[in-house]
Amino acid sequence: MSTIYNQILKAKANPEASGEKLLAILLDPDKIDLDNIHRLIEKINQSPATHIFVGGSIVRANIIDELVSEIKKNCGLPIVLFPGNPSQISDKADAILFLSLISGRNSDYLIEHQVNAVPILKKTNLEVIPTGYILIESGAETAVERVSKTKPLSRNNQEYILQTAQAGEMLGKKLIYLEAGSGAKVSVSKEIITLVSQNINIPLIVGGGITDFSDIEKIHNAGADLVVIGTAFENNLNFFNQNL
Ligand code: 1GP
Repeated sequence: MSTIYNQILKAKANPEASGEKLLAILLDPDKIDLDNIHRLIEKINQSPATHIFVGGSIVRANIIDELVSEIKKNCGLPIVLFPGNPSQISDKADAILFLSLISGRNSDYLIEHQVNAVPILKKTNLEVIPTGYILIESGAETAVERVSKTKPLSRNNQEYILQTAQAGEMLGKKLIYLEAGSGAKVSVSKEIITLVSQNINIPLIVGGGITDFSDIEKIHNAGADLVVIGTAFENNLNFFNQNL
């Protein structure tokens, strides 16, 4: 069976063969109007996205089930949960980024939420993908910082960012996610992306504050295996059309 993680590994090993680099559209269920879901799905289907991520810092659980079911009806892309806490788990999705906020020192987001999620996950068939989640300073306080009550890593301390990613890999995480935070003023720098991607062996996800279509390619070229776009698409459903 080809799992979502194996597909990411394959794309990392041979990006040319997979046709395009990976791109996820992040949908925050709290910001989606289910009455307009058909237009949203149509736009996703026209976009170069390869994955849909679903999640947010604060989300009511019942909306997630409904949103995932609606997307599944008209869109064949894999749906990966990107949960802020265990209440955001839906067995209707395909996989879950099992995040540990390894840049922070709040034990709730390092291990407590994960322990509490286990009984819920055991009842699902979700593919669980252990992910080292690293929040990087981006010019202003972001929702992740506020909700997790953790400080992001300084963007000037690149060695420490790299060490954090490498510690994640050594702990057995299968993905590293460099996060500037949703709606961040400044996305993660290409320099940091290149440094991390060249010094870890697992796939690298990059997201937060990417608002310019042409930056997607630059971020891929810097070393990201999967780029995440949330706010830019949320604010403008023609984000991908306009720039193609
Ligand atoms: C947030 O990385 C994602 O967790 C996406 O961020 O909403 O800024 O695109 P944006």
